[in-house]
Amino acid sequence: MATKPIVVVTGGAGFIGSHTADRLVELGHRVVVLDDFRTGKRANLQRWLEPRHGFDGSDPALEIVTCDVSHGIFAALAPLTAKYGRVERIVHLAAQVSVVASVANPLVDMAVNYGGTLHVLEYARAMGVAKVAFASSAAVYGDVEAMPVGEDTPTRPVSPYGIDKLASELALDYYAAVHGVATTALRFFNVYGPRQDPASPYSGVISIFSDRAKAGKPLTIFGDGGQTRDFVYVGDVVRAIVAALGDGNSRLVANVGTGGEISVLELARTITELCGGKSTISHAPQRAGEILKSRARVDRLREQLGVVAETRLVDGLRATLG
Ligand code: UD2
Repeated sequence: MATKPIVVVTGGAGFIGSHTADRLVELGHRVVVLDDFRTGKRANLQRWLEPRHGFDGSDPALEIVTCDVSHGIFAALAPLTAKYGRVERIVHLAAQVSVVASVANPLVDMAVNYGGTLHVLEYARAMGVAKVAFASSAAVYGDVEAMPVGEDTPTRPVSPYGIDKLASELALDYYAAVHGVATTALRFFNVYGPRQDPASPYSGVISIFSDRAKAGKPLTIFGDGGQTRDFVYVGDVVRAIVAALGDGNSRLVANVGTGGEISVLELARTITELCGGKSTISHAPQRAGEILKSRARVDRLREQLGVVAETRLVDGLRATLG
């Protein structure tokens, strides 16, 4: 009997990656997670590591290989392809995710993020992978005046992180055009939801505010709070990833956002209110390099991938607060 082909999720133990892996297993795929556990957590995938989640009591539906993608993925995948056959599709999410860290250490950032993408694409070319879906970022746009930001807006990244995401997109397009590897790049806006780690000062604002508001601690807004963001719930992002993993849409680049925006002040008030109003809100100086407005144009996401990010912020916040 033929075994199910493999879908690889790089960075699959992380925030977005583990939600993606969950969904792919639920859809009946054989999922292999590659993660170096620098920021990913095994606990995010715990539910699939129990024996009862095997396809037929023998093969597990999800397997994890500890692997730094920027060092190559051939060796990590070889034992699994020997067992189950080829890798059919790859979701490439593994990355150094902090913009601030990329500014502090651009060489590491470029090597990990751009290098990781090249290793994934080389594997896809050599092994005949049917589709690569890649996590790009709104950071490729840099500072843009006119909102919403469409995909045809000139890209002028203002961080090494934005540069390597853009370079990765170019590499995807090159591998598609010259080597026939089907690829789709998704430019994520501000993704939030359960499992986003609030531990670092540069963690997503919703994870920080939620963590603090639940404990009744004060929230700090950088600047006057008038800056806006397009916050998109991780469940909607996963739907975009699953759509991008399908056949077709090769060489597509698409924003992943809601098309709406909310100010950080309004966000802080909403989260405080959902947590019973105990937290106070204070202000600190605006962050250097802060973008004042961010809102995605989402026509392409809807028209090409058939996805509308429909989770209302208040519902997504409730799910995040748990
Ligand atoms: C997001 C992405 C980043 C990159 C960038 C591109 C996240 C976590 N980061 O950065 O990877 O794609 O967009 O433009 O999605 N804030 C506070 N108080 C806090 C923390 C944050 O006021 O305790 C403010 C912060 O100054 C900013 C907003 O909240 O105005 C969002 O901050 P963020 O760090 O969640 O994300 P952002 O937009 O800087």
